[in-house]
Amino acid sequence: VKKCNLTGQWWNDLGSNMTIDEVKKNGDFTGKYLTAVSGSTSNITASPMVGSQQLANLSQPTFGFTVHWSFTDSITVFTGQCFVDEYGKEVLKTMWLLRSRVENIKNDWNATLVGYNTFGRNKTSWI
Ligand code: B9F
Repeated sequence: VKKCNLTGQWWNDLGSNMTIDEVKKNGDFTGKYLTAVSGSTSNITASPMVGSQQLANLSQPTFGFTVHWSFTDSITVFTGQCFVDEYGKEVLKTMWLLRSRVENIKNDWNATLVGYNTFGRNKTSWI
């Protein structure tokens, strides 16, 4: 059975691209994330990410990672699972929380966005 390996290039349903470096023996990994969308006027640049994957079930592992955006003061955490689909394609099914920085605690209530992303190995393979 083919294993789902997080290392390498991924694209998601928004057109965002990430590169995950080697996953270390303890499950830790680093990478960079280039979002295709921003919803703000700042110029998008590649941002660092750090994450960790479970080691117990290597065939379709669960994982999480954090992206600290280098062009804005917000942060996103993703969690998901690496699957091998019925055609043998690797697919990441994730959910994310995007935290914006707010000036005042009174605005805390609307500072967090939630969503889904699906990632595949090339620009259209997430479908
Ligand atoms: O655009 C985001 C941002 C946060 C505060 C001002 C700008 C940062 C980039 C987020 C990219 C998200 C999507 N890309 C992707 O691949 S992370 C989850 C999605 N998956 C204005 C206020 C809050 C958002 C826009 Fe902003």
